[in-house]
Amino acid sequence: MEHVVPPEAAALLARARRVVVVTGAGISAESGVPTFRDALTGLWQRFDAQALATPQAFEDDPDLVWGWYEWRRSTVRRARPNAGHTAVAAIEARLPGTVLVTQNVDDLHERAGSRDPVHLHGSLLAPRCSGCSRPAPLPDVADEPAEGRRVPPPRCAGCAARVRPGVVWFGEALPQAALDRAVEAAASCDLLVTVGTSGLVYPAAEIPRVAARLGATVIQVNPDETPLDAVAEVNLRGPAARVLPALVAAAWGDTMPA
Ligand code: BJW
Ligand code: ZN
Repeated sequence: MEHVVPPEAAALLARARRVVVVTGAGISAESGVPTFRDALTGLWQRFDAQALATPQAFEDDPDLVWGWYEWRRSTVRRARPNAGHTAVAAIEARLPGTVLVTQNVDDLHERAGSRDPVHLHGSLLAPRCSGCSRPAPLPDVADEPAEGRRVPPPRCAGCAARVRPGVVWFGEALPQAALDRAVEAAASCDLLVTVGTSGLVYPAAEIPRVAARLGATVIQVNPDETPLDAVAEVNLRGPAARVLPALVAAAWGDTMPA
């Protein structure tokens, strides 16, 4: 069933000139990629995601952490972008100045046609050396995700230190250029659409707040309540793959590819 979007939300998008879209794990949920806070399903359930996504965890048990990331990478590889990703690409096509800022470490936005997403938390697909930061080749992954398996990380071809996932862990700085681009875009947009993020992790959670403080309107798409409810002028409660295409269609008519 088509999701019904309030006319004021459609009008906000139709009137907008400079749009920022901020996405979190929820936009990939309907592609079968578990959200960060749900990422420890099945055999991984005995661990705590917040505790695995730290430099300390990698130091203490590199095989466990690398195995978890390899399992997630194989899940993402098998996933396909959904109608939410496609709707974001449609906004970019309609308004070419749109800036897409994602906290996600998957590549589903790129595969849906988004040209240049700002990746605040890095990528599952860009491992690097934990010693000298040299980019490392992606190991082949099995076709079936090997859930719950410890996997020793490869060694750097330059310095023999362990290769680590190219993501930003708790306590690590975000890539400065990406953060600068995101904050500048938020500070100069007239509409920010935040999609599928719990709004709990900083500094990413600050970005919609920056936009609102400087006069932009914020629309939030999320089936659940989040701390960003208070920042958003419109809260569209529903799954991204239903709500975003409906929002785009309501704003501009049938511009969505089938
Ligand atoms: C749907 C849906 C559907 C479901 N449709 N929606 C200020 C205050 C307090 C603490 C801090 C602070 N500033 C910094 C901190 C510390 C820390 C932090 O924020 N901690 C909080 C937990 C309190 N931040 C950091 O450490 C950051 N670094 C930093 O601040 O560095 C300072 C520094 C400066 C200079 C030198 C050194 C240091 C780094 C944060 C890095 C976050 N990394 C992770 C892991 C990446 C790799 C990986 O994926 O494993 O990024 S954590 C994890 O959370 C991941 C995500 O990108 C991020 C956000 O999660 P997200 O996307 O919101 O997902 P979920 O699962 O939380 O939520 C999903 C949502 O989707 C839910 O709301 C659902 O309802 C919804 N949903 N289905 C739409 N179908
Ligand atoms: Zn190295």
